[in-house]
Parts: sequence; structure tokens; C-alpha cells
Amino acid sequence: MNRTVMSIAGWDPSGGAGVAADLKTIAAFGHYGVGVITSVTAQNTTGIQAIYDLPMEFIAQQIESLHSDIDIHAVKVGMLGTARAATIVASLIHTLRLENVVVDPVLRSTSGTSLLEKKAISVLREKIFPLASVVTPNMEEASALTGIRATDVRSMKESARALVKAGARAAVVTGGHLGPRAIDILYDGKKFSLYDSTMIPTTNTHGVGCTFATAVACILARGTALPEAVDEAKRYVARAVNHPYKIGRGDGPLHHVPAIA
Ligand code: PXL
Repeated sequence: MNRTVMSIAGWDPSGGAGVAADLKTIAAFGHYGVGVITSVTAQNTTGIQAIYDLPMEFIAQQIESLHSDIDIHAVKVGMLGTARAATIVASLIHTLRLENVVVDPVLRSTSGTSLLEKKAISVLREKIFPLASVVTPNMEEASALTGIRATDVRSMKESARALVKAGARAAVVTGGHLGPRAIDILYDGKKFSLYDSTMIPTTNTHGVGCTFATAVACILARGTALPEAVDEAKRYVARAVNHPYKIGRGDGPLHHVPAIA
């Protein structure tokens, strides 16, 4: 099946997160990946040293260049950086009728740097969520977006429900940091699904959220239903985390394509 998946996200030159990680993930699924950069970061495994947000017009140009030539079967939206970027991305997803849109509401890096300006949070909720097939926040992002502190399965369910109420068709709240189990909760507007796996003891987790969201987009692009897509994506991420790539002195990346390593 010839499937093309578009990543709209930031650039992490260390390759652990953002568009670079997404393209590797898309390749691992055997699809073709195209990447639209919203913001360029200077970073390594120890953290982010600088951020340069691209002008909204140039983000729009990248999406339009790709869309005018190539059929896109799924989209992953990650780091947006600014309210202006969020606004133009929402507008183009809507007018170009892009489908299978997976939104990873990136707010901060693991190392604590803000990746979305504060005034963009309402744009994300009001303009991007209603275009999403599913939103994939971690517990911290879910708490910031809903005001419901997600600390256990009960509150994760409550925040997933609140995210759907805010306009998303479905929400997965990922609990990779919950411990001792790694539990994710999906709410599709009708029912909850719970995904439970053992927590993998590792600090090589840089980009795990980007990778999960892109994996879901890849599987949705095949026409698989969301509950199965989340299950398969979670298993792919566990496999990538189980093959950490030991580079740098900080939180290293996953290995996205261990099959051919
Ligand atoms: O993992 C969140 C994230 C997303 N996108 C980019 C990033 C990061 C974290 O560092 O750099 C570009």
C-alpha cells in the first residue's frame, strides 16, 4: 500500500524528536514521509540551546508545495512554536481537507524548555483540536490543557473525556511516566480503552511522544481503526525504546528502525 504521511513539527538536529524522528518512524512502517518544519531548534541529548520559529507564511508554503503535488494520507502535528504557526496550520488542514490528523500537543521538552508560546494554547484547543482524529497528550500536557490534574487512571479518563469535549474526535492520554506500569487511556467519544504494558527502565526516552503520535498516523493511514492503531503504535514504541541508541551524555533517543540495525 503506497501511503504518504506528513509530519508538521519542529526540527531537532540530534534526530531524537520532531520531524527527523517522525521521518524515521514513517520509514519503519514502510510508508513515505514528508516533513514540514515549523521551528528549528539547536539541541542535543542534554537539552535545547536555542529555538528559531519560522514565519507562518513559510510554514504555509511548505504545506502548499507538498499538497499541490503529493497525495497525503495522514498528518502528524507536533511542535508548533507560536500562535501564528498554530493558526495557519489549522487553517490549511481545514481548507485542504487533510485527513487522519494526529495531534501531539507539544508544550515543553523533557528538559523543560517551552515549545509553544502561552497564547497559542487556546489556538491549539479551539482551532486544531476540532480537526484532529485523535490528540495524544502525555499526562503533563493533558493536565495543562484541561485543568484536570492527570495522576492516575481515573483522572486520566476524566482528562481524556475533557479533551473530546474540547472538540477532538478522540484522545489518548499517555502515562509512560505513571509507573510501575505504562498505561495509556483512549477515549473515542463513546468508550474508553486501556492499554497496559510494563514500564521499560531507561533514560533513552527523548522523542517518545513524537514517535508514538507518528506511529498512530502511519497506522491510521492504512485504514486501521483507532483502538487497534493505538495498540500497534504502543507496541512499536516499546520495541524502539527497547533498542535505545546510546549517543550523547543526556537523555538519548529511541532507535526507530532497529529491524535493519
Ligand atoms: O518531545 C517534544 C519535542 C517535539 N518536537 C521537537 C522537540 C521536542 C523535544 O525536545 O525538540 C522539535
